[in-house]
Amino acid sequence: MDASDAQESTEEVSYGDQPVQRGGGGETHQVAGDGRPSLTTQQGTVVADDQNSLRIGERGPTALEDFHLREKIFHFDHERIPERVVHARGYGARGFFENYEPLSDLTAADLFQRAGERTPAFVRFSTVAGSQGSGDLARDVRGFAVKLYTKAGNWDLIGNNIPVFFIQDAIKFPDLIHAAKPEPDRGFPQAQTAHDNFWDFASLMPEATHMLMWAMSDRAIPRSFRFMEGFGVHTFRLVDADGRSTYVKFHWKPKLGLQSVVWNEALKINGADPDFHRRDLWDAITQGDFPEWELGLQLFDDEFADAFPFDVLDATKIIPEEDVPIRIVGRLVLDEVVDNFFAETEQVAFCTQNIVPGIDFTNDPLLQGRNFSYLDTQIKRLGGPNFVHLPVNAPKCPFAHFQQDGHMTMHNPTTRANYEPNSWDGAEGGPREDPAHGFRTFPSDEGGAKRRVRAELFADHYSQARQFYISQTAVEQRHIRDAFVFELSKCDRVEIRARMIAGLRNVDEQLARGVADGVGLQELPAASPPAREPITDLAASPALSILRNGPDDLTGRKLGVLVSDGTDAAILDALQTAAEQEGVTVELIAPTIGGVRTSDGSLREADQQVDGGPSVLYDFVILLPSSEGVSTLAGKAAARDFVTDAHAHAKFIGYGADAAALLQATGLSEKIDAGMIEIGDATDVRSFFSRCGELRFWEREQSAA
Ligand code: HDE
Repeated sequence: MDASDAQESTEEVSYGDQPVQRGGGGETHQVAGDGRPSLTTQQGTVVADDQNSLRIGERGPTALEDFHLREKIFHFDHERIPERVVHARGYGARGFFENYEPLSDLTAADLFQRAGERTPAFVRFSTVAGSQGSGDLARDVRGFAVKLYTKAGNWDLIGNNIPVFFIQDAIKFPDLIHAAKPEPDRGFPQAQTAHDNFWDFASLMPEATHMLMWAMSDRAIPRSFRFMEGFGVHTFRLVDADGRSTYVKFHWKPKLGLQSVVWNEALKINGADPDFHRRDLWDAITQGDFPEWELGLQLFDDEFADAFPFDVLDATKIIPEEDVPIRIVGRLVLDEVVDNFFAETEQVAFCTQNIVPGIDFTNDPLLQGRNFSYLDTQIKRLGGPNFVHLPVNAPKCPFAHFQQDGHMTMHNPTTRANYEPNSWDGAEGGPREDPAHGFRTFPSDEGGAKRRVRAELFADHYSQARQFYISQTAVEQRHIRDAFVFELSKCDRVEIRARMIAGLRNVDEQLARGVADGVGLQELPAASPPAREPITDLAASPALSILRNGPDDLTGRKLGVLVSDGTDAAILDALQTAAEQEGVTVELIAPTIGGVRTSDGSLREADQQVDGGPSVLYDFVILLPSSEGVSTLAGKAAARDFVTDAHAHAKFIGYGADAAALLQATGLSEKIDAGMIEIGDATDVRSFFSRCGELRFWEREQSAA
């Protein structure tokens, strides 16, 4: 047989707008040419046929000799790496940190020395408990990990969107995560703490109480990454050029203000768009609305730490902003999406141990444990010690060392010497230590007996949990209660529910009673004995409330408009113009994705077909069907849910004159309230937007409660 026999005959056909070659067995071939490069193997050998494996006879066995088939399948078989043991689901983006003013009085860290200087950054947001494919709207802590490629080395500030943590000592981390993850015998539930094992553990660990208050608050269901804060959690040190140390807590403040969704909405978003948060980040960056946070520092000294009623090394405690104000020192802007998700977001390896001269650790026992864990886990996850050679992990400043070899090494020492001290001259000798510029650990005085102990003040488990609770608005307090009720109602064992409520009695009696009523507990259990008497007169801290720290305007929010053929074109145009002025994105939801013909005869493309565009995806909605289109919509369950959900989630709802049948079909025509605004002309459009400034019409939720 000669080579030409092996080449199957093909014919040229068109599939829609795509001309293709069709092979003898009907298979589709697209061939190189017209600016399309030739497909090759990994070795660079050009591939003639990527549709058929090499076989003996038309219906015969496949030849082992087919190196292209084997290479392709071998590589595919190895595409996955172990997902992160926690924070598996995440989304990353590139950007920069811009320093506002020199901070040399505080720190020698190079990135803080010059006003206006930009340091490249990579940020990965994540949930903690769920696996890589879990939904974005899990009730969970969000990771907020920042890698700063400074001129003096990489600094990783790996924080969360909640400023405290569940546990005080790293030795409990495996237990915490085992308890939160799917139960080991049955392998569920996925991405939720609403199950016996979690609450069994949590109710036996009173140190978790403060964090549980945050986790049951709407902080754990952010509207998007763009609308949440970030916290370094631990107390760190800043160290200046003279070796003076200042304690610091790091804060990221979102430019767009704080915003969360409500729980019933979160449950539905997970079904409608499990990628809600990553899509939001992608859309914002690709549309040029670059998300931004300001970096804030809480700075204090030993004198403050000694007088503070809690231990500053205890990661279950905050320092209220009202006690130590936040000094804003720069901004973080995310302005580039990744080129490839795996290469960057999946392979990025954050390590708490990555610090630079001018920054140092404290003895927070959680931080000390993390400093071991992150490096260790990256070696497992990325398959060897050379993960720093991956572009996303490599420093962008010069580096030189004698570490060499190992799996997948990309660069080895090129000098004659790969050890030191050595006597090779000049460049042959390689790098040497640099006492003038090198990292020096802050020489804190350490001493004491070597024991397994915890410091005395760590025993205060309830004071700040209470402070958090009393700092919330009534709406937020209700959401916290409802979240405890939801979660504990998923626990089968009554004694676990009761044990948790016994702990909550040390936080707030009314909260404990509300949760007990919510889970139908007949008798309120006795309060569990606190390890240390709680301080009950801490002042409320308004900074802890989401609703008190909402946005100044509507920038970055999303409006969904339900339309049909015949929708009033003038109102729609007025809406689009006003939305643009407000920085609000508008999406049209229509009976078909092809769009609608509005009253002026023009075709407006839809962004969502009504079944795939529920109102949970939007911050506010407007019902703008025409008189002829409204009955079709009213007959569709998805359109009715669009309206009832928006109403139930306390959203502002605008409605046109012809929406009456839809309101009637959903039983809402009798329940028009101040959060429902009739839109008849451009003036109404403006008053709709000014009403939306509050983001939700909470009175509606209040009256339904
Ligand atoms: Fe983590 N954590 N953690 N953690 N953590 C990881 O490292 C760990 C803790 C945080 O987007 C792991 O690369 C221990 C606090 C974020 O890639 C692992 C303890 C805070 C991310 C690990 C903690 C965090 C991680 C898993 C208790 C907030 C995602 C994969 C001492 C300040 C980073 C990985 C990313 C990831 C260990 C507690 C934040 C196993 C032992 C407190 C944002 O190393």
